[in-house]
Amino acid sequence: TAAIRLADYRPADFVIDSVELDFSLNPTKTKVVARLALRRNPAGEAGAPLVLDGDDLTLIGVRLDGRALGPQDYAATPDKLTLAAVPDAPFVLEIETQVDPSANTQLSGLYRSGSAYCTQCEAEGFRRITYFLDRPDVLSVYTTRIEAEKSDAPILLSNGNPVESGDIDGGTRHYAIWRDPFPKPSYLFALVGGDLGVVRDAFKTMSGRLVDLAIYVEHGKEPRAGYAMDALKRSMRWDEEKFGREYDLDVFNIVAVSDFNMGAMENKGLNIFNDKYVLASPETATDGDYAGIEGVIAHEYFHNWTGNRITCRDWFQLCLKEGLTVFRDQEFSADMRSRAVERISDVRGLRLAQFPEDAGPLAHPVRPDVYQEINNFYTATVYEKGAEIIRALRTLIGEDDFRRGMDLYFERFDGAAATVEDFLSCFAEASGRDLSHFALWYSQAGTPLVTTSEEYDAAAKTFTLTLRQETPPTPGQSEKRPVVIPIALALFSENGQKLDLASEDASARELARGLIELDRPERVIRFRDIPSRPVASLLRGFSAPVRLEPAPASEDLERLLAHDDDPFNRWQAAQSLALRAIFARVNGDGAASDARGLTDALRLLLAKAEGDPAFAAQALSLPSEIDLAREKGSDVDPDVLFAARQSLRAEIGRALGEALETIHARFADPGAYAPDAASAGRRALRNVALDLIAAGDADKGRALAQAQFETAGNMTDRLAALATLAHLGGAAREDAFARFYAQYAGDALVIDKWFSLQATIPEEATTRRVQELMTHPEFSMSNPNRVRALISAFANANLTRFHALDGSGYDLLTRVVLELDPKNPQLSARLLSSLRSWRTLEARRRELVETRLKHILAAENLSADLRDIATRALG
Ligand code: DPP
Ligand code: ZN
Repeated sequence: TAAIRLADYRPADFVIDSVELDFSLNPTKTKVVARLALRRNPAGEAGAPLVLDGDDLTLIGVRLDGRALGPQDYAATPDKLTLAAVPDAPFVLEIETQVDPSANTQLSGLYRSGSAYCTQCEAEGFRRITYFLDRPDVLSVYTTRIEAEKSDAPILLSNGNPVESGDIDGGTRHYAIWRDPFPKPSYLFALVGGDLGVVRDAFKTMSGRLVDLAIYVEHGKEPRAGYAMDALKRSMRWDEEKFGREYDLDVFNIVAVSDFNMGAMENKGLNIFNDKYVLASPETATDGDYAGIEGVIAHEYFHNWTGNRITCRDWFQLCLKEGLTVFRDQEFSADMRSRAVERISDVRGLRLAQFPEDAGPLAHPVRPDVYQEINNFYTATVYEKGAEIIRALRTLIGEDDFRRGMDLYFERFDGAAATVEDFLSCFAEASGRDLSHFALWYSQAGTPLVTTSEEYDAAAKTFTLTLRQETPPTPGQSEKRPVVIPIALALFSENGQKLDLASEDASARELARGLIELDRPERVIRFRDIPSRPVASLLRGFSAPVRLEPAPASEDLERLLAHDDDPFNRWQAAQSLALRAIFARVNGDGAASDARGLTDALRLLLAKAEGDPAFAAQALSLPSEIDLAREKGSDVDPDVLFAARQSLRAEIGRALGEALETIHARFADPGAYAPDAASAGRRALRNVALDLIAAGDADKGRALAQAQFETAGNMTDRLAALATLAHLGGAAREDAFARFYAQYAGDALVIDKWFSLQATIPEEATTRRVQELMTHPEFSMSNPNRVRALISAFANANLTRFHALDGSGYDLLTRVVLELDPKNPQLSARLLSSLRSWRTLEARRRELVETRLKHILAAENLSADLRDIATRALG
């Protein structure tokens, strides 16, 4: 297939003002009639033929202005409908197609999840329903009529507001008509039919309009939708208060389905969700699940303005809606929970997924300029780095100008399909700043490396800070330019006092805001009137998505951990100390591997943990194996990193044993479970303590974990206990897994956790265990959540087994990917992306991976999705 390039963008040759869709739902033969009001686009090519996109379609018939067309009038293939000659005056084209939802295993277009009918049209699924100009810059008003057997689908939903419904055929069949008055691109179309339970509520908007809210779930699961409903109402209020955005339809519907490729989808007025991000109860969902639901409900709701009212001109602009909407949902979660802890976990996520992507063969700019398969660009770079760029922009121009820029964006581009340039122009205007250099963040891939050096002159009382930046080459971009990096900083005296910033080398604006704008290869800033050697706190709040080196000296890190008033950098100090201790072990550096400084600092933190348990839990969580691999950067041997990390865990567990046991006992849940952030923080701290106790003393850990497993009143504590038992091994583990299964069999979202935990046991026998679990009656290649629970967990969260030197982990992934590909290419391609960092491995493993990638590429009938990932991974 040919590459699609941003540089080739041109407007569509036709406009589709309105779309009338008529669906007759049937499990295998759904009839779709589409009536399109078309006219030539003045911005398009005069006299151009009409070429509509399709994918796997069966055409039944075509009519133009009411006249049936014959095969001489058009050319139809499963993926294209071409009319060489169409009128210059506006005309109506009626297209009838037939689709088979039951055979649709790709979960794109119209498909079945359980007994329900549902759709997923982003990015290019609408063309699997009918022939269309399936591109985001073609905006139309949709009216949708759905009819079905009442017994098959008593609930019939589509976008917009309900207009009419009624019985037909004496009441065995029925229909519903929905109309969405807001012009939208086809990727936001949605339809649901099925027999579903519902939870209802209402929301009064800021202007006093009443909106009916409904969440549709599998019958019997209604009580588990309460938290999602609560999160929805809070999201609606927050967007009014923080961004002045009011909801615009009479109804807002959410449907939860169990077979879904993504997390959820923001279809106008009818969000369709992976049920993982809707359903929760204390007995079945962890605190992490609750936080995920809150974040994703908010994310999809916020898309109503950033994505739907203002959409993307083309798929290269995907970050325009995704980066911005992630930024908005992160801000929402920060307001609902602890801002500091939200920031820490967002940066953890960025470093876990986006930094490795940006450093490997799949690296691409936040706004790519070429793609083979757009489905492969729903990436951590587009989403998470896209959000970081917006945060950095806000840091640079300040909150007030940022808000004014957002207002301008909503005002100016409402109803339009916009570009990144359109977006930035609003902030340039609001702030009076030239943002053309800042825009480089969107087109240049790779994580900038900022290196610092410091010099204190006691006689002159000056402190000189040198900041340099460099971005490593990425595929297709060997030359890099300096970007605009806002570096938030503070200087502390040795006793922890914050010092005033005075310098002739920084602007007044920079000094007032505690922000150095590193917009060139190097800046040297000499601060004056510094009475003694200071401790610098740099990149506070993680003010830009960069790597910062070197970490401060250990004594300085200990001071920052104790005194910094930026909680992010206090957490960062603990991480840096832990990294230093782990790599000292990796390098066999005896003296430096003494972790007493770290354990002393953590002991102090534990003593004060009552004040902010969630923060303490984050500070006690060691860098993950992926963090270590990324820091190592090349010649990675996962076994060595794992051993060094285990050794530090054990040392911390032994050194802090008593303090940890006290914490574990003191923070036990007092009574009824509440999902709020404060309660979740207490559980998080308690469970990190359990993990470290077990690392230091297996017997003690096992006893505590068994007791916790027995008595836990909620899934968070039960699963944490099970995880500890899983890593300790032995009969206690197998017994706990068996009982967990017996208790939750049939509860898919809980059984996913059971699969995942087993896949992440860091023992040699795990690979075989995963293979056996693939033959378990509850395993299915057709359910993406289940595949991710077992296979993605193995490939992404069990590095020693996945990267086993006998190649067994890679073989397992290869087999699954090839088996899955004909069924669900989006999922197979996503799974293969687990190899995004393979070039940083040591030579033997690199060779093993390369062989497997070549083997995959040599297979016949690979999907475009999988071929794209395999090709780029090898490239
Ligand atoms: N459903 C995906 C999201 O909300 C794609 N739009 O990010
Ligand atoms: Zn999104």
